[in-house]
Amino acid sequence: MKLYHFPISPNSRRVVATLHQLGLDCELHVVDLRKREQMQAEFLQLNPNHMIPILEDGDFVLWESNAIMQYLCSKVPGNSLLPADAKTQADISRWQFWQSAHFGSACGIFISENVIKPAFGLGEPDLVEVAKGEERFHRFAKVLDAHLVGRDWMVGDAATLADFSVGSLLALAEMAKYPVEPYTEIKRWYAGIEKLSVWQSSAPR
Ligand SMILES: N[C@@H](CCC(=O)N[C@@H](CS)C(=O)NCC(=O)O)C(=O)O
Repeated sequence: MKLYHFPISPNSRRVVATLHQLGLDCELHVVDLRKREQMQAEFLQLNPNHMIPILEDGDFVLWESNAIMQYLCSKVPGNSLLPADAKTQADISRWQFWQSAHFGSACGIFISENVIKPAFGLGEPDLVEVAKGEERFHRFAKVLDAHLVGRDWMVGDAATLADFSVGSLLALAEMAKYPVEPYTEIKRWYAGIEKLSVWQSSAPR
């Protein structure tokens, strides 16, 4: 298998952590977004959305990080990241969809304004966008913070794909300046993720 990724991207990191946890062999290939390599014909053919991560498994090509994570889990029966029980799987999928549709789009505004713009020399953060990000971030962070009361992990009593999908966004909290300060449960939970060796080994370097 081959994974096309960009190490600092949360969408990539959650897949790399999944590979490490499952112990699967996979060649990692960096697509340098700073050089717009995702626009090259070779990658556009793999993902016409010009986005990473992309998994190649023989002639099967899969994009969308959460779909890739679930596919990787299907290769390792009995894994703890996506347990076989249907309700547990649905609960994990629920949080992965929530990350993709809601929390990720809130965090994405801060990543665009406070990480991508300075890194690409695209000017100052747009304060209207930042205000929109704050409104969205608080709306969804409140839901996550309340869910985490009394829990170490988002679903069940071990780390699952839900923790990797949502946690990968928290990895950029400081750099992207998310307004995460009031959310003590989110901070406590993410500190637990940071202690996992597979989380540490998936960190960008
Ligand atoms: N929903 C997608 C999002 C992927 C995504 O946003 N990738 C970004 C990097 S974090 C990208 O490749 N951007 C390049 C571009 O838009 O041209 C997933 O979960 O895989």
